[in-house]
Amino acid sequence: MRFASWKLVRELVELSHVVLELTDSRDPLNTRSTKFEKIVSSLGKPLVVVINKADLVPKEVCEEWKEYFKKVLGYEAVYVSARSRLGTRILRETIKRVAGKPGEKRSRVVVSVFGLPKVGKSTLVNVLKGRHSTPTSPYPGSPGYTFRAKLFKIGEGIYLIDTPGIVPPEGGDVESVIRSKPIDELENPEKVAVDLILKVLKYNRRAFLEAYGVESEDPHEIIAGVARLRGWIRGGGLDLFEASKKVIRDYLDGEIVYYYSPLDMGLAQ
Ligand SMILES: Nc1nc2c(ncn2[C@@H]2O[C@H](COP(=O)(O)OP(=O)(O)OP(=O)(O)O)[C@@H](O)[C@H]2O)c(=O)[nH]1
Ligand SMILES: [Mg+2]
Repeated sequence: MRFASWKLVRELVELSHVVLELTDSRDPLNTRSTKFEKIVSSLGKPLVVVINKADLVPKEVCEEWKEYFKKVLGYEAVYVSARSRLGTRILRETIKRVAGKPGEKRSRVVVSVFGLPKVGKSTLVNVLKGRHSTPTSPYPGSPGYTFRAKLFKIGEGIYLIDTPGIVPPEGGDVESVIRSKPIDELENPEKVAVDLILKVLKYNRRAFLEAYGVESEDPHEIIAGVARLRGWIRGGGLDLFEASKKVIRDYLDGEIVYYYSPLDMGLAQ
């Protein structure tokens, strides 16, 4: 699996007129990259934070995140659901607005789309382009993931660049871990699944009841419940290894739902 190297990131940001950073609305804080944002700012390019997968989170919470990114961090921000094609009109208008003042003659506008792996960059590129032009994929490194930058014309003089995922922040949240390599290559999927479950439970105690019908708030019991549900047995016991990988896959698929608000975190005014 290949990420966008920081050298490539710099080169692409440099030739862009507008830079989009996609985040996952379930956890915008841990699916953004401050390292990336610093690069964009050091190159003096306008950044639009795009809070994607808004279909998974209540609208008011998306609004609160938008306000947080705008008022507290000073970025342009919009929320969209690339999968459900919601919010894309506002995104187009925002891109046009930040690309340059009317009257400022420019023969072309280049918009680049960045973000951690699996935040929905290629899905958004397809929506903005109006037809399925670039493959998407559900899990890190699964067939269809983006491994090189690609340029698309989306309108008269408007170009979009789809990019490979940027390197997730180090020592970060479990979010970085699950986006850092293919699920089959994780050293200890059980530990990763436990960390992920604990994080989700912190915000939605019913998440796994809703996703699997498993009535427990103990991560080990939840993983065992998933194995039991599927009838996954290994070595005379439940196959916790496969069940753990399923939890991670389902999370990336948007099957496990939770959210938190910047207001609850004391992050917004
Ligand atoms: N629920 C939901 N899922 C989405 C949305 N946008 C994308 N996805 C899903 O997220 C997964 C990843 O989508 P991609 O567009 O391949 O993500 P990417 O950022 O291009 O991934 P890489 O190229 O690997 O970095 C796919 O399963 C998409 O269907 C959305 O708005 N809502
Ligand atoms: Mg992609």
